[in-house]
Amino acid sequence: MSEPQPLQGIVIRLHGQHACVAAGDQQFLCTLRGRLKKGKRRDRSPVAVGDRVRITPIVGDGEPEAALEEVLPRKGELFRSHPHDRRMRQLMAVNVDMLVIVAGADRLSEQLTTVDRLLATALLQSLTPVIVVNKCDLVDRALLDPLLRPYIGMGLALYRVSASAGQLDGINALFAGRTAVFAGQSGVGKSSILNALQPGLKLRVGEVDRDGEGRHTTTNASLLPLAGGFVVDTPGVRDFGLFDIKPEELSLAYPDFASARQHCKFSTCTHRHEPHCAVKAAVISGEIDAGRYERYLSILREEWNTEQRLAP
Ligand SMILES: Nc1nc2c(ncn2[C@@H]2O[C@H](COP(=O)(O)OP(=O)(O)OP(=O)(O)O)[C@@H](O)[C@H]2O)c(=O)[nH]1
Ligand SMILES: [Mg+2]
Ligand SMILES: [Zn+2]
Repeated sequence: MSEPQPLQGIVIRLHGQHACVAAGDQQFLCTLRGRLKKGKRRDRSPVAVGDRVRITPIVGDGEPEAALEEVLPRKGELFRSHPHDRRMRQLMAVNVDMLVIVAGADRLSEQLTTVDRLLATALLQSLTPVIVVNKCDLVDRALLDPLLRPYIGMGLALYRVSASAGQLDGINALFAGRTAVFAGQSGVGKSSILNALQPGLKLRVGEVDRDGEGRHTTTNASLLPLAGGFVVDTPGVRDFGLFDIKPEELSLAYPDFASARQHCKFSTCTHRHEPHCAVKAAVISGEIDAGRYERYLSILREEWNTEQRLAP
């Protein structure tokens, strides 16, 4: 029998130490070659959803299996600091170019810090951000719009949708020719939106608790074909930790702070306690949204424990 030929494929899901790879019209359960397992030192897993890979099929009678030989160069990564070890990176998806930040209209105000973390991440990692507010069937638009005003002011793409009412505001036009990642807290309806866009996907959707919290129904990220491109559905996240940035770099990911920031006295200003801070002045004058600034401070506190470290 001839030796199996290597194939090129794409990682659509990870299962512990194994990767599910789509190649041609087949899916292979792949074991990583020994030298790959070590990976780059800062990543716990050397392979991520969305990776283009080279595999060698293993001849057998059961489900298609293969050895994963090589990870091809990447373009575009979404990562956060690893929840169990903040010095490590956790790759959420790779070869992506758009981050779709999903929030629930019914719990929008309490989700805005997560939205701001994801927005900063998209901008720091050179991904195009899109904000999608789902469950708009539950809340009056007049109540939502004041919360959304700063994002509209930044010129971000923002959609108000309802997956359950099938009102998707034309968001499928976003996906053609791109790879987008859906991210947001558990229960906001990420999988529901994808099901509504393409019913054949049949993604599992979950209940929400009485207080509206999701139950982490999606447990593994998975890559899916959608509307002429790809999307990655991810499990709900709340603490999307920023990886490898300094406190003074956070505001570089705040387009709404940009024009004031140039007038701060110190180029390393964190816009907290420093004298002659133009960002703080712009918050007081109402030019910068006070909620965005408060959440910026809370992210600084959570990431760097700034009460202790930066206080004068
Ligand atoms: N009222 C309303 N409920 C919705 C809408 N979209 C989704 N839901 C409900 O919200 C719940 C959670 O939906 P999921 O799609 O599982 O949420 P998810 O963001 O994928 O959650 P995780 O996988 O846990 O991260 C389900 O009970 C859905 O029926 C909507 O537009 N309106
Ligand atoms: Mg889900
Ligand atoms: Zn400042």
